[in-house]
Amino acid sequence: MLTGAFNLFMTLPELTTYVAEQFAETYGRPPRWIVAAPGRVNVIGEHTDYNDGFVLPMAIERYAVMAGDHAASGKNVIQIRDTSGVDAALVDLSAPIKRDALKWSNYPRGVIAGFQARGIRPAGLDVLLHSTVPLGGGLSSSAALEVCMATLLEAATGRQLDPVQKALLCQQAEHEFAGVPCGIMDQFVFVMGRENHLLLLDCRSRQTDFVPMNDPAVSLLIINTNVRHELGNGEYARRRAECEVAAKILGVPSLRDADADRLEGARSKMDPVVYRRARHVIGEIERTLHAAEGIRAANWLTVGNLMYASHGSLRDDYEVSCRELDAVVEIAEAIGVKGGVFGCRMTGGGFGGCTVALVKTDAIESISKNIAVAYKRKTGIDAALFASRPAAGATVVQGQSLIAEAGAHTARGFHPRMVGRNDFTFAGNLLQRHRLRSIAARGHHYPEHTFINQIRARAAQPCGQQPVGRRWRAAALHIAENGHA
Ligand code: GAF
Repeated sequence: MLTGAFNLFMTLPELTTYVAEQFAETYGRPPRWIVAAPGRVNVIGEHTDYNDGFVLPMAIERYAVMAGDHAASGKNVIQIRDTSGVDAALVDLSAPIKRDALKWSNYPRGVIAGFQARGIRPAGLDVLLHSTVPLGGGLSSSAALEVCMATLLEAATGRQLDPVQKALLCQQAEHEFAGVPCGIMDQFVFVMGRENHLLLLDCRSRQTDFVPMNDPAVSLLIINTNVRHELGNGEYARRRAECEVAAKILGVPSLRDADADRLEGARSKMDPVVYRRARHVIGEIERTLHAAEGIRAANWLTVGNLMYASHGSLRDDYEVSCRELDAVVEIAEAIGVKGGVFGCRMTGGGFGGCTVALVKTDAIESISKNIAVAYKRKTGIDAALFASRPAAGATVVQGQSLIAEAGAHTARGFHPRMVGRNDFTFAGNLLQRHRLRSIAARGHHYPEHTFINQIRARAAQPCGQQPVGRRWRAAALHIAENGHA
């Protein structure tokens, strides 16, 4: 069994294989669907989403993965087991879904309730969850879980939600079932994230703008302080309420509509804490727009300085940092541009969790080593560091309907929905089936006809003229003949 550090660095196809195997070990049959939702890191634009401002996050190559099948018991219950061995969540679909004492289960519960409220009624499911998004790391493991659940329900019910509605349904789950009045950033980037792009999201109009982030010379390094962050303890809600008070005093619908001059003009009417909260938000919205411009222009020095300014403001005005996050930022600043660090800041809600650093790619190794050593010396804690390229949003990695659809469309050409998920997904699926067969050989049930035979049959059918169709067919034949991608 794969555990620990290696597991955290698995690619999505590797994770898919692993989760499929674990599902088969847990439930005694292969899964019907496998879906994944990434974690996120916010490059800049913190605590601006619930003020109608701008955010600039990206999805990262860490994932919550769910494998599922119809409930073998035939009961109207969704059971969700977790590979880490925490208690299973049992959601009875025949009774109204309520919050539960099992804290983690409230995220999927809220999502299932959201589907039901929209008239989409999933039947019983057996589900296995595995996540490499660090819990309490400020990389939004909770929203990843929500979006993962929603994606599985889409696959299982065959009802695809509109992406904005899907994100809002998941946000509502967080509000009502986890009790955190979060903004829309995390759920939006999980639904809409795009490979090699940051998402510049206008949280008022919900307009999305994708900012390319694909310069191989620079990378984003994520540093987990390993100090657990917790938003459910009231501090997050308090910040949100303070912002609302500030907007009221300023006479604007939200802090998005205020500027620094207006704030200064009203300073005497405000509690100093409320003033500082507003100063952070107003400044951060501006910094976010400048940073997006800086990234488009590959002006890394400017972007780095904006990140440091953001951190200072979150530390002093918004007061959501902590000693350990500050320690990482100070260490990064001391390494400086000469050592390969352009900028660094805390990311996410705060009170622990991760920082994100903009670094020169060729210096990642030395920077990581320096930060880890200095951080341990300063705090006595081991940090966890990893780089990530911007990843795609939530996806159905394996789904019966998708596979059937591909088969049906191979005869006529190629279905556009398969573009981008095709060759590698099929390669990954096939390898996974190989491994499942070896589990089957150890006594578990596995259907007679193998996936190889299915692929071979499909690949033998006439293929369309589109290059992607030809590519898929070539890949499928290669896999069928060689047993690997
Ligand atoms: C958390 C919330 F969920 C987001 O909506 C956002 O407010 C963030 O904190 C702070 O920028 O991740």
